[in-house]
Amino acid sequence: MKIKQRLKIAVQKSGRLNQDSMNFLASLGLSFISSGRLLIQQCRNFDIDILYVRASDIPEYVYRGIADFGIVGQDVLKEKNMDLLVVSKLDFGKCELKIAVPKKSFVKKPADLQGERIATSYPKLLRDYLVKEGVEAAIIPISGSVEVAPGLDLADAICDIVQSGATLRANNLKPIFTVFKSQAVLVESPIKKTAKEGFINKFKLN
Ligand code: PRT
Repeated sequence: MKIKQRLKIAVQKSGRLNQDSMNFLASLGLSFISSGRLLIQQCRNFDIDILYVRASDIPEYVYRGIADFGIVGQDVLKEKNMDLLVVSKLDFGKCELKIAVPKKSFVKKPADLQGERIATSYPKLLRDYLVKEGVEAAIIPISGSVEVAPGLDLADAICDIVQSGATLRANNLKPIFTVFKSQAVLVESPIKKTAKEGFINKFKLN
């Protein structure tokens, strides 16, 4: 007896990409029994399982073939240096990784960052940007609430995700340079499985 391969798709368990990711899957016609607690959920009408994991872990699940596909921000892929095949751009989760400084800062051009301290959760993308600009600055890696760093004198500038700009304004910061533009993408595992081609073709994903 031939055992059917079930495809697995990794999506963010909770956070900014969760709802849009679920809406995208629903738009393909996939139907799931809703439950906030299950970490693996079976699709009702296809041989597909959803894995609910942290967005930052999705590239690893997909790279290792634990998930066949994943929905993740391009910022996370680039920061993790994971060159996974992008099946399609999904047109949500749009944001920009920007360098921002206090409103009264003297910094006007990238060269003005020479010798400054920049706090970020994206040390790789920031390093790449500084190298490209020929600037030597101290990168201060922190994992969240980056916008408070200048006010606490932990840093002179920050490099963080900006969407509406409200968080920067609330912390008396202004965006000055764009490091990276991002949106959510559907990525594919490099591990071969015949059912994956069927999925891409059936739902016309590329
Ligand atoms: O815990 P887990 O690993 O699952 O995820 P997380 O909580 O670290 O990430 P989450 O849910 O915040 O973001 C997931 C993805 O959403 C990111 O990788 C981006 O691709 C995308 N995205 C889109 C954003 C934003 N918009 C966004 N505004 N990610 C973060 N923000 C934060 C930003 O860090 C800043 O603190 O929102 C704040 C700025 O928002 P504005 O609107 O005030 O500018």
